[in-house]
Amino acid sequence: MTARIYDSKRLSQPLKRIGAKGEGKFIPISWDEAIDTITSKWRNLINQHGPESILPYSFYGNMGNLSAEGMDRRFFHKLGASRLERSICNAAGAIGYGYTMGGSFGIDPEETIHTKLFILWGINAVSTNMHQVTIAQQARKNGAKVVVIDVHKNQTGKWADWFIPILPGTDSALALGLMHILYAENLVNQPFLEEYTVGSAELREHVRQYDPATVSAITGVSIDDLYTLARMYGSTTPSFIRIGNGLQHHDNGGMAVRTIACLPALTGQWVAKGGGAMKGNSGYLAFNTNALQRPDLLQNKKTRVINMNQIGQALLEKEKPILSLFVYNSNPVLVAPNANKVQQGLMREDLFTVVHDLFLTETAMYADLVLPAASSYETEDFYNSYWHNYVQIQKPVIETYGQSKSNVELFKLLAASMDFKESAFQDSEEDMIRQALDFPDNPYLEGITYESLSENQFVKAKMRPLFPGKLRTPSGKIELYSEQMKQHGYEPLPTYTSIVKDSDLPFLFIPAPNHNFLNSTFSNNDKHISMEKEPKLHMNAVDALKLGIDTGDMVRIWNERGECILKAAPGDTVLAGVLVSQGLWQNTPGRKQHINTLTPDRLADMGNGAVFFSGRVNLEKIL
Ligand SMILES: Nc1nc2c(c(=O)[nH]1)N[C@H]1C(S)=C(S)[C@@H](COP(=O)(O)OP(=O)(O)OC[C@H]3O[C@@H](n4cnc5c(=O)[nH]c(N)nc54)[C@H](O)[C@@H]3O)O[C@H]1N2
Ligand SMILES: Nc1nc2c(c(=O)[nH]1)N[C@H]1C(S)=C(S)[C@@H](COP(=O)(O)OP(=O)(O)OC[C@H]3O[C@@H](n4cnc5c(=O)[nH]c(N)nc54)[C@H](O)[C@@H]3O)O[C@H]1N2
Ligand SMILES: [Mo]
Repeated sequence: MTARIYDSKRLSQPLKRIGAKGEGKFIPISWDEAIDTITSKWRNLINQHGPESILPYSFYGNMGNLSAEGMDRRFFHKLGASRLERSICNAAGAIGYGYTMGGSFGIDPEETIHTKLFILWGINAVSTNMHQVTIAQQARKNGAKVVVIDVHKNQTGKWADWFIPILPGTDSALALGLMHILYAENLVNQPFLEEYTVGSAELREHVRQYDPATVSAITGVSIDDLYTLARMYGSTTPSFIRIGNGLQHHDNGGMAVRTIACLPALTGQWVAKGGGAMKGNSGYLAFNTNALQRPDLLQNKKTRVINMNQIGQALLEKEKPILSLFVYNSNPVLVAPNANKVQQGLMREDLFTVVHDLFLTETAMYADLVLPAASSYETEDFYNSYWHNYVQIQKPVIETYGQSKSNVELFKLLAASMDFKESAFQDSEEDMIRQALDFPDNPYLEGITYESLSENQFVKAKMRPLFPGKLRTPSGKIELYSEQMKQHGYEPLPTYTSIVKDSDLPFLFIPAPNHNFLNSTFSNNDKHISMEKEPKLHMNAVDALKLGIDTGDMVRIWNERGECILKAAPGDTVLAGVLVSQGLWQNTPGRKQHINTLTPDRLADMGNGAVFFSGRVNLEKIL
């Protein structure tokens, strides 16, 4: 961690651009000048074009709740800026899971110590969820088996007892095929289905069409493997499905997660300790977002909303143009899809861009002003997780680096400079944490207070089993058939639809995260770069042979959006027709390796989520 926090590249003072956008020439200025420049510019923009000409762009930065959705949200609500739909990460899957289960409520992952069968589905847990892997390792000592279903035999697939390769975007077909066999072979738990689910009879009829031959042709999973997996799943208790983020970064990602989430109900796994599923557990730790974010400060309830996945397009719109972009907690040039459009938008001379970050990121290179951000070790905040059920508090443990300011401090300064008078802009970190935790609507939060956190550093949610109990679905039960989905224009029963074929190019391209970076974080850190070495393109040996490509050859991959040059790694880790690269790398001199130049910016079937993994590309060897 010190390699990052005390990295000599870390920003220590505000900077003002003196060169061309993207060139990286800046001079230091004072905080006073920086804040004055921003608010004077914004006052002018608001007078001439209205506040919607300003857009915040942010995501979760260091994952601190105050830093990601605290004073910043209050500030931009009051300012009346365009709103950002933050759906780059897990939006499609969270909504899909919610249709089946009534919210982000899975099993307590600590109970998976009792699990006998782990199905890690579209998750690279060895890299992205190592705490789950530690528990699974312990369970394995007691005989548990680990099955991994993925498009890439990566670290996690290699660690599994059984790796099942699947064609990208076909997971709902696989889940429906498993249901077909479970019903046909009477491996379902009828009493559980009757007591706790809606629509089992309809589902039984519906999955007749997903016979093993049909499903095998769609998914690339052999008929034998389908039977083996279905029978293993139907006869092992407790079994746990850990649903990852990977399979929902597709056009059909919401439905894929909705469908997989039905499986544990068929076998009644939810009542076994260590049995069930989980996509994300944020429901248990839900806090008072209204008190923290203060949407009531927003005057115009119809303020326009811009989707963060389409930031490139949004910056290029001529109608009601965005004239100022304020980026914090995110690095859109590297992380957002269709990156050439993002860069083109950021090059606009009439766009006033400010970036608040710890580093001069690829996005900051285009900024008019760059502001130094404090790290999580330098600020007070509270944290929760996508996986475990503890709330944690962090108080500053080191001195603030240079002139850095935390997000909370920065937005307080901006609010003061804008003359915002509400007391919400005077709140301290402690005030805000207290407001967020004061949330009787969430009984799981009982006993989690500023005091208990300060005393213990972390406190677990008051967990209780989901069953017997009432879910937050309209029926209170697991919805195998969902009337609500029908009303929202979806198939009410889990269904397979193919991903969009966005061109005739021959390969599906999956640019997934890698082991040593965190999205783009650490991709600028020498230590982490040296651990990863360089980005590689994993491809099937048969495809490589056809194209005359050997290990280590440089290949160009391209589509209508962009191109990259990567080192080929042919082998048996992906199926034919599939290409995988890992990590959000920045370009280096002479090497185009910025993979989001290739990814599509259309939106998923649910939650306006991102579809990073549904794009097509072509490739050729560079001679
Ligand atoms: N080391 C590391 N850890 C991280 C991150 C990181 O960048 N690096 N990022 C963090 C963040 S923000 C998130 S959201 C999580 C994400 O972590 P995960 O939930 O693990 O999601 P991904 O790594 O995006 O993708 C998981 C797997 O999905 C596979 N996949 C892609 N398409 C399909 C498909 O159609 N079907 C199936 N079955 N598999 C498919 C990919 O090959 C990959 O192995 O990790 C967090 N933790
Ligand atoms: N091709 C492809 N693209 C992807 C993904 C993928 O799997 N494949 N994954 C997607 C997913 S799941 C996600 S969540 C997004 C993540 O996208 P981002 O949210 O942009 O994630 P990071 O790259 O980690 O960038 C976070 C930035 O915030 C900065 N930061 C950290 N702490 C603070 C702070 O306290 N204050 C301020 N102001 N800044 C701070 C960091 O230095 C870093 O530059 O990327 C998405 N992009
Ligand atoms: Mo994410």
